[in-house]
Amino acid sequence: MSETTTKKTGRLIIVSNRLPMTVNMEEGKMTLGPSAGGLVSALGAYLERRQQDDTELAEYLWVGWPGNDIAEADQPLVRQHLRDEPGCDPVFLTAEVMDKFYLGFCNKTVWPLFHYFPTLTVYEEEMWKVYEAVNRQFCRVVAELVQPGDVIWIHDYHFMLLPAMLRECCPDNSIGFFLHIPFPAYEIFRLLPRKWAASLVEGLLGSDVVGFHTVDYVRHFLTAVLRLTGHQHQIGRVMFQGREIRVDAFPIGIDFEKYHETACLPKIRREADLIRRKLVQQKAILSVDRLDYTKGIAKRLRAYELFLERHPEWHQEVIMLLLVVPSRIGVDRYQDMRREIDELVGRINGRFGDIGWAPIAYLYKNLGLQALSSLYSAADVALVTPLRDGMNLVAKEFVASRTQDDGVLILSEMAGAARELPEALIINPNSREEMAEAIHQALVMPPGEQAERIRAMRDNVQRYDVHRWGWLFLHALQNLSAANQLTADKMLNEEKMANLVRQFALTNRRALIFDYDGTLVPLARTPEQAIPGEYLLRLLRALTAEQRNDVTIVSGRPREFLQQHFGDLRLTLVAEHGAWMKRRGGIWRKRVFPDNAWKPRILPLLEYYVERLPASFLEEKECSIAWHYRLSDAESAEFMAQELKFELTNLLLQTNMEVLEGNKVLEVRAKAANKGAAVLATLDDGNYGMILAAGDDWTDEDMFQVLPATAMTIRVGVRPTAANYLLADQQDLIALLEKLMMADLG
Ligand code: GDG
Repeated sequence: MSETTTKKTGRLIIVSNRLPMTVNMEEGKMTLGPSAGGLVSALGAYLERRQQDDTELAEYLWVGWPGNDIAEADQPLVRQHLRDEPGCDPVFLTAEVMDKFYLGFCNKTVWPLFHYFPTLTVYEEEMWKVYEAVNRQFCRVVAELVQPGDVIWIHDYHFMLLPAMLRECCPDNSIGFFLHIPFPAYEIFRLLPRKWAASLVEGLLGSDVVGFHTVDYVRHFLTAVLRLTGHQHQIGRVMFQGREIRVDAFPIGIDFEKYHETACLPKIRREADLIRRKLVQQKAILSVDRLDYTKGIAKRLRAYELFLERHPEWHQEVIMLLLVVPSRIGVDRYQDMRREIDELVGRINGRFGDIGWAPIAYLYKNLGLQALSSLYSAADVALVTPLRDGMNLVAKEFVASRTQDDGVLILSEMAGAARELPEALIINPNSREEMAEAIHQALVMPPGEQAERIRAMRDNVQRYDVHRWGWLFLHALQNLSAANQLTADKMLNEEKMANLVRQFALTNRRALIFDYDGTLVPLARTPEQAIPGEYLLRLLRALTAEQRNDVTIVSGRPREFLQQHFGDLRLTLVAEHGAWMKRRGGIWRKRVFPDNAWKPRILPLLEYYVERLPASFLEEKECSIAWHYRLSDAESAEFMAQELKFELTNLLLQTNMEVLEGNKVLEVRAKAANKGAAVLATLDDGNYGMILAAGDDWTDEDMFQVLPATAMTIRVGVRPTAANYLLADQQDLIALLEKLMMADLG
């Protein structure tokens, strides 16, 4: 899809905890200041440029908290002001709510846990309830604003329940979610009470696209989906509640041009020179972070201390410019950390410094972009060593600001950015030794090597900038919404069903073809448990009693099973995916004659997997063997199924057998045993005015594909399919059969 040819169809509604500006009210006077942090700086940059673009979403609206507890009396004024100019819609939250929501569940539960600090994680039901309530409040605000065609893009860990809530209120709008922090490995995520963990995962699955910074986070999330909902994914696509959801990595970038161009400004060059001159002959190591324990500031300082201890030759010749930006004031942990940093700086300066030289210059404040840019330009080395970081934009900003092809980046392997910047000196932030050594290596790195590394990194940061990130995410969202729309169009809704029934009533000869498991009966834990109930048998009897109907059951089940349950009905039966067939009133005939020499070769391998995977079992049929793993631990089963499939595929090369993957089952069967061919065989003696075929599984796709285009093919369970209609679940098919029966009864 090209950006310039698409029509403007709706608005982009951004939802994040903070609005890009913070509102202050003092004595009835309102002032606006910028909000700090990675999310706001990245998104703000993206939106700034987007406004000038001719993209398909005409305008944007930003919904979020205005940064302070605004008195009720002032709220109308603030709302009006923010709506008019910057296109923002404030959600007012009291200090008390923010305490439990933002400072509480967000920053005492999710933030520490997702950054692998389980010992700092607080689990409090009250905070969870407020988290739910605030998500609900945002849902109400967005639902009131949203119009058809609007695209909703939700940001970050504050709103993981919101996508599912919004899906209910505005099912037809595209909803995207992007997580700016890591999604942890399941062993960490499962520390959350199961109810919370499942709600968060299901909340996120309300989106059309769920985006993360790296493929590791994607993998972790997909594991959580599997473990908590039982849903597998197909190359990052999850089918959930009748919708396809794309889960993918969209590494966030920076506004490269802004940082690069700012660094090129004569004013910034002069300022950078001034800083360098002040540092007389000293090399500068830059450290910039929000005050946060995830950023590893204290460990970084200790590593610097070790470096000074081990390399006295650098005394007087190196300085660390330590910029710490105030953040989350009000959370105790952050105050403690500030104290710890103050003490460490004091200790290191006291231990190594003298009258003319302090090894650390420490600033605890927020700087403007230009001042920050001068620091990026003036520094020789950037020391970015978070203990865990979703991405880390500071690393990318430093790279973009290096206009002279020099400078060295030391980067923690725990930052998402490390995946994209392998030319940095990559360190483990838990190792003082590695960090101290890297500092030395950076300070002595020859200019040629510096240039080579920085150029490679800069190319990357330039190419995958924040605009590309936003564009890729929104295009993924729009493409997926289009795919989900196609699926929605196939749903056999009441109107379409009424048409179908009307047409059925008017038709003289009808072929009705049904798969068995998952179609006529619900899927059960074991095949033995899925037997037809009295009601289904009555329905089938009624349908078969009507002379105009030829009813066929096409199943993967062995013929003995079908014979036992349906042998006395006026039905055509197809067993083992077409290996056997019994025409109405006829006898069982074999259609496929597989070479059963394969069985002894395959059986030991399958039995070995039964041994390895608890609760898995074999179902042996005449022309096939199925390995079922529905009852087993989902994740181990998934892994072993792939392994077994690989082994079987190799073993069966150049035989007339094949291995097929079904719903929690792998089946080895004769290639010729195919429901498509069998179904055509059942039709060959009839001239039908209507063919209706329903199935729920991939094996049924074979019949959907071979039936004439005029056939009413129905897939039970919403999936991408060759069928022309979809039904949400098996009960809906029974309802359809009832309607067909009633149509004949008049
Ligand atoms: C979260 C994730 C992810 C810092 N000091 C000043 C200042 N900053 C700006 C930097 C940078 C941003 O703040 C910090 O971004 P980070 O990415 O480093 O970290 P978080 O705030 O924790 O961001 C993070 C990010 O979201 C985006 O998805 O990368 O992993 O934790 O842009 O420049 N800006 C100004 N003055 C300062 O003093 N103007």
